[in-house]
Amino acid sequence: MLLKVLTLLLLCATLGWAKESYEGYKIYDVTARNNFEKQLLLRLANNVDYDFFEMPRALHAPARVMLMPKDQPGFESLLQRFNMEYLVVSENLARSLQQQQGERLMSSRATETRGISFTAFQRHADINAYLDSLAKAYPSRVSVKVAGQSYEKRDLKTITISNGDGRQGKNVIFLDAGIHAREWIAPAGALYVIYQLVENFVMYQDLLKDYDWVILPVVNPDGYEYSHSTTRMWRKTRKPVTSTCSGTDANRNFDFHWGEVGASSIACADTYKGSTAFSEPETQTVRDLLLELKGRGKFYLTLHSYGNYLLYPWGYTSDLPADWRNIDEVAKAGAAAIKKATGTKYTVGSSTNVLYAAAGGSDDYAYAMAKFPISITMELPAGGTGFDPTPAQILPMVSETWEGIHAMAKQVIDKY
Ligand code: 0X9
Ligand code: ZN
Repeated sequence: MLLKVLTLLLLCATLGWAKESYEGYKIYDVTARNNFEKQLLLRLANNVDYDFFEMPRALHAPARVMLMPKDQPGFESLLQRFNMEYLVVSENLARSLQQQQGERLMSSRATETRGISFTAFQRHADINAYLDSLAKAYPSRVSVKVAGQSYEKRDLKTITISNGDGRQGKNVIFLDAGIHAREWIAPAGALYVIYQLVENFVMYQDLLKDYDWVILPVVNPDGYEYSHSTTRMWRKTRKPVTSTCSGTDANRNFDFHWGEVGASSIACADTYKGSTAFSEPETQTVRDLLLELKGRGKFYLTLHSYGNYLLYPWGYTSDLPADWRNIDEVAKAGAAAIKKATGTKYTVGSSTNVLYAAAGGSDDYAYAMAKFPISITMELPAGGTGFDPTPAQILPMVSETWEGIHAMAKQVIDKY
């Protein structure tokens, strides 16, 4: 009997059914003070077992990395050997996550509307149910469509929000979130935008007079659910690639300079580019939605976390597109609005120049191939150890984000 139980446990662990506990996992902030140290960190980032939440970028800006217990002694002695500056942000990620779970259970449901609250992260089925409930409650202004399905057959639902005047073919602002599974604050941010535009329609009617909004709040629901049920720090999609590794980085999978830089060919890596461009049903769906909007699509905004960035093309080269100033102006309007509202600072610039080069992103694709003149990736702030804002942080974070999105949308609407 004992043998049977042990075999079952072993099987679960091998097949990845056991929930990842993160017991003993540590999170470090490591700061490069010179180019040698930066190169050393970049070399370490190639190790598939080192999960860099924040990649090494500029000197004096800390990179954040999560390590399992077996890798910690070697890593720490390396840092000490080279006298590198580092800080242990979490001694044990399992404890940090448990603490937040506790807070979540205690948190109030005061901000709840139609079953959705901004004091907890929502599961994918609840997000889709929320969209449906809005379409039912506001049939003249809201419609929901199934734009595609994920690998595990979850519906990828878009919500289209209009002012109900019946005018067809308006310009469009397209917003998505949840390309990366573990960045939970991003779908929450998209939900808050939906909530404001639909439930607070009178206040924001200027944003809907000549524009419709199309929003896909969770691009990668399989990964999102997996990060809830099994592995909190999962980033990729879930389609198996080899017998041991699953998932493609959806933001390396778009067919524009695909795989040229900042994307891995190793199936187990977190930035795996996929077996081909658009190998994933989720990225195919975003592609089709974007191309369908060619001509009407004026503003593509994709929500990620974290790091407080407003990024624009190009992600595949340090060159800038000819009309980068137009995008820069919109992004700066967003950053200024957020600064004014809460004091939070955002860095504005091209992805390659202010973050790192990474080809195959949705932003480059929307701009280059679907001809959205304004295309921006918004990296929301960190919460908790990075990807895990506490329940009390969710509402302040998404409402601050909304201030920025509102200002950027206003700028686009006035100009295009
Ligand atoms: O690396 C990414 O995909 C984004 N950062 S994240 O930490 N959320 O993973 C940045 C993407 C910027 N855009 C392009 N490189 N095209
Ligand atoms: Zn991301």
